[in-house]
Amino acid sequence: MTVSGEPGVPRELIKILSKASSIVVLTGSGISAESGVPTFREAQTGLWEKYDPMELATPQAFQNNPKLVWQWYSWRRQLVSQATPNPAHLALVEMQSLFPKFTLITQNVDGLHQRAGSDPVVELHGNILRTKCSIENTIVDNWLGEGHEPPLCPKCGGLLRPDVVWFGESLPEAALAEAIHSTQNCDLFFSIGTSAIVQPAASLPIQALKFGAAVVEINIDQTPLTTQATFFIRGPAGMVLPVILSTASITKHS
Ligand code: BJW
Repeated sequence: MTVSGEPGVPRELIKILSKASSIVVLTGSGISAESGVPTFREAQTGLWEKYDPMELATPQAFQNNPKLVWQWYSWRRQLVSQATPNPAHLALVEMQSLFPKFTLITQNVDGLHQRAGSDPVVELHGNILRTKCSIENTIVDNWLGEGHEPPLCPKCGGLLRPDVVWFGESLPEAALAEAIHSTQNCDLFFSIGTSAIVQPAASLPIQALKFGAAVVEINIDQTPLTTQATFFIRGPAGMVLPVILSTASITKHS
């Protein structure tokens, strides 16, 4: 079922919300768009316009040109540090308290869910604000400045890199296991602001359907998930989620 225009919550979804006890939410970069953080595939403006993000977010790109990749992330870290959580992030913080079990899984690396107050957050693709040694894979906190070159690991002298998951790399094992377990055991699954093409995250809503959950997709555009989702609500997450939150609050308190 597709709902678009002024956000309204379909009657069938209200019924499911009133009975649901276990909710899973998967977010993508679209949820941070209204905070002024460009989505992954739109991240390229100004100096970065000529680069393809799919090619920069790879271990090969870092190996071939560590300076370029480091500078790209420095630029994005700066964008993220200037951003603040928007009504969509804040609605999810409130929703967490309405359901006995609520798991927030994000593909985002911007830390905005945590800054909004969500806790815990299952981070599938790491966090741009953490830095790790590219050789030892250990988190390094005490690196200096946002220079043009990747800093060196104080222990082994290896290049430092952002603690994010690039194409071809494995996702953090515990985070992925938690995501799969909660997905297979939920009543209602939300896929919000993601193009639903990057694996393995893109297969989570499909798993949820297979295990009997209803899937709600919230996006300004259709994605490969749209035709399979139980409900597709077309609209910006910052408008749609507060409406879902107030509906859920009413059904839970009546
Ligand atoms: C709004 C909105 C508003 C806008 N409101 N909505 C099976 C088949 C084929 C390939 C593979 C496969 N399994 C694995 C692969 C390879 C690969 C992959 O999936 N490739 C695809 C391109 C097909 N996956 C991997 O390599 C993963 N590793 C892995 O599986 O390891 C084992 C393995 C390796 C190799 C082979 C087989 C197995 C790792 C994936 C890591 C992804 N990392 C990135 C970069 C993180 C760091 C960084 O940010 O720089 O994560 S890529 C990028 O994509 C980033 C995002 O988290 C992720 C998802 O993007 P997202 O968030 O959906 O953003 P967009 O821009 O695509 O979409 C935004 C959406 O928002 C749009 O739909 C808008 O309409 C919407 N929107 N404003 C609501 N206001």
